[in-house]
Amino acid sequence: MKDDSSGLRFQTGDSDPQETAEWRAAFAAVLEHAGPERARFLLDQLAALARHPRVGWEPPRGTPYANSIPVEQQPPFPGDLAIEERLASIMRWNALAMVVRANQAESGGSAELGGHIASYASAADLFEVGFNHFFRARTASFGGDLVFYQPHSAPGVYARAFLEGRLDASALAHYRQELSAKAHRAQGLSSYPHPWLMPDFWQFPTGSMGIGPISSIYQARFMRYLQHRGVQATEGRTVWGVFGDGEMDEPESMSALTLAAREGLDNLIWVVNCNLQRLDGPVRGNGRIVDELEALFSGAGWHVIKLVWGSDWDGLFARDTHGALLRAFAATVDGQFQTFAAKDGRYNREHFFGQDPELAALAQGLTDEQIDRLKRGGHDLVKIHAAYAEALRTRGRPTVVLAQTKKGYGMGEAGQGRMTTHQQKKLAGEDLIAFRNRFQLPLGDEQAKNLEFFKPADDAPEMRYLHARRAALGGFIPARRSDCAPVAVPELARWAEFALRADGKEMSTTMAFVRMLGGLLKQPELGARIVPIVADEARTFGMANLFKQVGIYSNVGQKYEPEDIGSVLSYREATDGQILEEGISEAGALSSWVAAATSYSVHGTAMLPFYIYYSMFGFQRVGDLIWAAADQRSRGFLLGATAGRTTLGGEGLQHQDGASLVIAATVPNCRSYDPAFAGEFAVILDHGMREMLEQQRDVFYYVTLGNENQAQPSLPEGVAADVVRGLYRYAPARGDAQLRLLGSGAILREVIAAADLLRADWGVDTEVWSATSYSELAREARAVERWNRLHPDAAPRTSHVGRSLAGPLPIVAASDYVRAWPLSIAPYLAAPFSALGTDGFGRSDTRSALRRFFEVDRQHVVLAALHALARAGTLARRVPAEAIVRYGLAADAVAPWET
Ligand SMILES: Cc1ncc(C[n+]2csc(CCOP(=O)(O)OP(=O)(O)O)c2C)c(N)n1
Repeated sequence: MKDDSSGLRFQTGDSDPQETAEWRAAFAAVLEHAGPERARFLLDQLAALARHPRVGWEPPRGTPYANSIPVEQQPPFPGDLAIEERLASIMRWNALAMVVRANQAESGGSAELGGHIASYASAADLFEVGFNHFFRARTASFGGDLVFYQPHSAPGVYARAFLEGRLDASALAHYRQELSAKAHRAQGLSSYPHPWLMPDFWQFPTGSMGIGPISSIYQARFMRYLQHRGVQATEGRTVWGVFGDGEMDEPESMSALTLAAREGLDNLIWVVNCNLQRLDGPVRGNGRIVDELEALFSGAGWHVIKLVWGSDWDGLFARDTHGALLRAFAATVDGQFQTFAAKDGRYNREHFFGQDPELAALAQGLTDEQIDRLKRGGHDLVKIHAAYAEALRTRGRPTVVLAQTKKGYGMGEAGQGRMTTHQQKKLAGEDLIAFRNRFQLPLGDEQAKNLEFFKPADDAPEMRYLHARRAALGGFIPARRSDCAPVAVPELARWAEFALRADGKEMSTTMAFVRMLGGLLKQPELGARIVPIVADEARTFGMANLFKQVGIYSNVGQKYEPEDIGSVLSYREATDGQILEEGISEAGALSSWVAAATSYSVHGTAMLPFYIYYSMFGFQRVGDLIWAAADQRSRGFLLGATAGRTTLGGEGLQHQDGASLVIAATVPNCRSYDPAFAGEFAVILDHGMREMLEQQRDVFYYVTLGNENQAQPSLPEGVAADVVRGLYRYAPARGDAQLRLLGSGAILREVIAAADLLRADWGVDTEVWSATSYSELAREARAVERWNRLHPDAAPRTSHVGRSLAGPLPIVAASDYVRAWPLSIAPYLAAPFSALGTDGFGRSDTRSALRRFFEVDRQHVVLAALHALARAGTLARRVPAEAIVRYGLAADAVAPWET
């Protein structure tokens, strides 16, 4: 052992160097003669002594700023280095050309289109080693790896697909021009990975930082779930994620690290591209992000591989017998490393190697040019390969490769290591020539200045190599597939008869759901495909019975005797458990839901996830994850339970949801519903399952569920289709209706009661309608209106809402949500429309007090109806004032949204 290579010998404060040397020599001798096992044993013994409070020793949290894999343990590089380097250079060029062209008016682009060069420039080698040696495609006999690509490196992925012959030059020329491409019969390329926009290409959306990292963990976990439950063999498949060091600051990136380790996800490998910069500047200017992440990941239980320096540093380390390099690195912060990246060899000689005579001596044999070209680990194909290979060999825990790179690598003066490099998207002629020279691209000056895409001839060695490598790895990636066998949905009556013919039985819609879920889980074909997901709220929703019935998934089963072992509701964990109990992490639960909801595509096996949660903690809390779920064409049910601002009662401001349906309405492929009755819910569930599992449409459902126990009516005959459309007539008019009342969710009952009051107290007859989905109504009406506008000469079409509510009868709509939700249909109706809703902050109180406060109770519905009729001239103007007095309504109370 070379006992001085760690640099520790030079720690300051050594009061007795002689003694220190003796201890070190003794340890070196043990290692030499008794081997590493004995050396470790002795260290453990000493560590136990050192932990005595008097000593107060703590183990260091990190390792020196050097590669984790020593040169001696580096496997031989299995590829043709020269060809792979040429390929990487070509990818770099085409990626750069694509972005610069998109921003040039003379190339048909526009400066407003944007794009990034510097990120991929830093990540190209990390990607290329993956593509040439590790990332395996799906084949007939192998499910394939899952790869998450750093979003603003997308141009590099397109550049590769161009060489592979999957995208042509016209597609590259239409990067970020998805609309105008059509006019040129070209394929437009989306800015970032978006399965919605490129459904045969991208699998996972990563454009919003943090979503890729958390999703990759839960995808890896879900593969284990499929395996353990015997649904599908996923062994041997790996989830790879290439992410940014700045991106690690996102809470989503960090929040599931311990879960990944706890679950022993050795099918998960992250590569964090530590180019030390984010958008505005250094990630940790005054610290070292690699060291910080090392401590964090290893503390969370990950295997950490530091990939800091390239091969040409190996010789320097070998000659550095006194640890001068490590000492210098330990004293250098990232902000300074960035400056070193931006400056030339001469500067680095003076300012890095020049700081100490030992370092200066090390650099003596190097020219300035050689110093300039000293590679960081993440730019060295051999070292990257070694790191990935070790990651793949790691068993029992996930691995992160912390790869140090230079942002804007190879962009020279124009961008390497510059503060502004992230947004650099224009390069002038001379910079392009310099880039061409730097990467020895076979392009003439004019070709370089004209940003010509470069593709070697089909029979060029690079092309043959690239194709051979991909063939060996199963084909091209990224590639998204959507072929999977449909799953037959059982007849509604088999699992929801109790709801359809409820006949006044008391229950909440949440209870009805739990009962339906129990029934569905027992269905022979469908049952096994169901994935119930909760974020520590199963008991809240009355689902504890499922714990025993189908079990809670655990990768290790149950190592303890549960306290409630004898109970029918016993907390049962099992390796083949079906419920995903995600603890208090809505982001985690949603990510699990996405993994299950995209299984039809990612694994070719359709699953049906039901994630049930406090409706307030969904679209509002993890809305961006839901947006990404929509992008990746998720299929499944999100159930916003304890829904409604006034229905949750005592929980108050932070819990009472009055807006999720409005947000859900903005997600194009989300169908959202606010059913009032169990029977309505059953019909929606049935329709949704058929749409997603049988017809295989890329939609998902958001349905609110209430916790108010109420008598459930049977669903009237023949209304099912209208329930799905979003509106049906609940009660036919008694007498000659003067007004239409619309109610939804929990407030429909107030509306029904209001209809009785109107008749009894004021002699007014009404029609009562159940509005199960204003957003579905508005969506169809919008389409109809648009068609009519664009086809002015054709016979106009009508929408369901337009037909149902045709005519002049005034309409009053009330819901447990903000007014914007019912008001979304108002523009498509001729009749006067007034809406009551729950705008404002929630409060803790009883349901009836809350409904009075928010003015959505039956008396306020009556008042709104009378007011509408008075305005229409149907009733005398004084009648509403009489109602205010009669019902004791507080006319001068401050509006609920102002207090
Ligand atoms: C949630 C979110 N916030 C902000 C951004 C904007 N953004 C895109 S890339 C970027 C910097 C990324 O830095 P890093 O992760 O270090 O990657 P690098 O480009 O340096 O490789 C930012 C802030 C985003 N895409 N998503």
